[in-house]
Amino acid sequence: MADQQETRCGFASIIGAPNAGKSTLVNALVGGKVSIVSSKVQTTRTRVLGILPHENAQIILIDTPGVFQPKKTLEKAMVGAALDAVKESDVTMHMVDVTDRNLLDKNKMIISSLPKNKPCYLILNKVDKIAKEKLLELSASLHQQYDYARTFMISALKKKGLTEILKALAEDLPAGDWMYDEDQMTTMPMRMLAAEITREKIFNQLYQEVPYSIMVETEEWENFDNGDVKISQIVTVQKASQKGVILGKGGSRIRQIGQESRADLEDIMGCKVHLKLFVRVQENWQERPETYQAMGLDMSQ
Ligand SMILES: Nc1nc2c(ncn2[C@@H]2O[C@H](COP(=O)(O)OP(=O)(O)OP(=O)(O)O)[C@@H](O)[C@H]2O)c(=O)[nH]1
Ligand SMILES: [Mg+2]
Repeated sequence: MADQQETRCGFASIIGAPNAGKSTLVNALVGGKVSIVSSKVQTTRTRVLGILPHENAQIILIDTPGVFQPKKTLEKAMVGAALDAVKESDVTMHMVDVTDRNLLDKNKMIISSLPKNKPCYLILNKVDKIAKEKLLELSASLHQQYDYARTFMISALKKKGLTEILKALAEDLPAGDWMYDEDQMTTMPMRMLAAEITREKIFNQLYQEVPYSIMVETEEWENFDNGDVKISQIVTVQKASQKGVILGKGGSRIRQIGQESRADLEDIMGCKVHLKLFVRVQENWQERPETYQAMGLDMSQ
């Protein structure tokens, strides 16, 4: 840790509509995969911490589920977790996807939830996809709706404009001792991250309602003496027909999901991984309190 007299440490939440690029930014800032990413909306289901040092500050990023008008129990809990994160953080980063044509509409509810007396940054993301003039126009119309403390124009995907954010956070977070080890990147247990990685592959390979109907849990984890790891995971679906889709013809789909997940896990853990996936049907998993407990979500939102 830096040995200046004053260290800083605090929470910076990233809030935005689904698919804005929040998890991509968290991963890019911490320099590793702590939160899963997909081209579909509502990928992130719970709060995920990404921790990194910058200058004398320990920055604790809170990645949050996208905010939208929720209907189902799980959706309500996800949106509730995002809005709560704003209340609990020292700095809020409101991220918008500048390529989204309905940007102003989609962000109305979020803007009304932004903090009144704590710094909030406007993060215009995906600037790699839009002309500069349009960007300034968008920025001006958002500034008319909320008094942002700072504005950043970035590409989380191309890692452009990120150092400026870190510099600002290192200045704005409160003075205090670091809360986590210097090299800790997240608080998510490896078992849960491993389940999330498999969920990411399902999000990337399957369509329509299937990604939203599944849950992945790590059931068994065994470390072998030779350094290899054996992991068994259960993919829970809501209907027998979804089980068929996930398994694929002759089990080809689940095999591919398993291969992709294993490759990522081997990369992250730096060892050989033996991954076994099982699929089971449980119609009401989205209504069971245990589900929410396991995900760290509040069912009563
Ligand atoms: N072109 C471009 N695409 C980006 C950028 N940042 C993120 N994306 C893409 O946007 C999509 C959504 O990214 P995520 O990081 O999963 O978005 P999110 O805001 O976490 O989404 P939810 O968890 O569903 O709320 C992915 O396909 C990313 O690759 C960017 O700067 N430029
Ligand atoms: Mg996300």
